[in-house]
Amino acid sequence: MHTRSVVSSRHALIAPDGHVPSAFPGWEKAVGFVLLSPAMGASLSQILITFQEDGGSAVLAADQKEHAFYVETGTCRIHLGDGEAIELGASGFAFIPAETACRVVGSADARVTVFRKDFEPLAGLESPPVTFGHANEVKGEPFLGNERAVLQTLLPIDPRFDLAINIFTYQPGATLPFVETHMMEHGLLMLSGQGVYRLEGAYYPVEPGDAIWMAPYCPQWFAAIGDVPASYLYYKNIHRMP
Ligand code: UGY
Ligand code: MN
Repeated sequence: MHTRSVVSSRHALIAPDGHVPSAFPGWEKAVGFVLLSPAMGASLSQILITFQEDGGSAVLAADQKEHAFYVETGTCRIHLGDGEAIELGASGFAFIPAETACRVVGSADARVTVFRKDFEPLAGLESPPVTFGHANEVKGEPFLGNERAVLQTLLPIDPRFDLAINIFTYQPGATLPFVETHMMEHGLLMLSGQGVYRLEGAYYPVEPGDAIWMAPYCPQWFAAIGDVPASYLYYKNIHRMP
């Protein structure tokens, strides 16, 4: 038997062939695949949520964990503690701050990724607001001047947020311009296309559905290959001093 999945102390690649669902209290007709979590050494969790045929519901408590959602397929509604609800379709995203509990109700075909982590408050700053939108409405910027590697920053650049959720899209043959080695951690989901990810000294072929964890200072590089653009969604911690 073979899998592309690898879990090491500073990085991980979790391929869909190894997914095993978790059931959580209060979840109805919804399962979570905890692809990344503190159990592997990460500071964040990255959970893929899927729903049963007639839809289902997943509860995410406000125990000082903030949540950022991205909908790959289908539709979902995020109910907030105050009765408000946010409707998201494919490529929709939402940020829910740590003090706000939420419940996600999804359609049968919904694939929803949630990044979940402890909020790092900063003295003198209010907590970040509930924020949502659609990736198609977020303008991409050429990464370090390269028109063939385009970065979309989904959440506002605002120091109240301690995280960024971005989508990086590369034309075939485009690459990260250098091997990055940085303090910030990443959780990543391959959305489309294919490529090769360098993590520390190893090179991994990657494809849609793959999740990657890069610990702080994990040297990282990506090259897109194949006939169609490669894109990935990723989390990054920002705006807080070490
Ligand atoms: O934002 C980033 O650090 C990004 N360039 N990293 C990555 O794509 N692995
Ligand atoms: Mn990086």
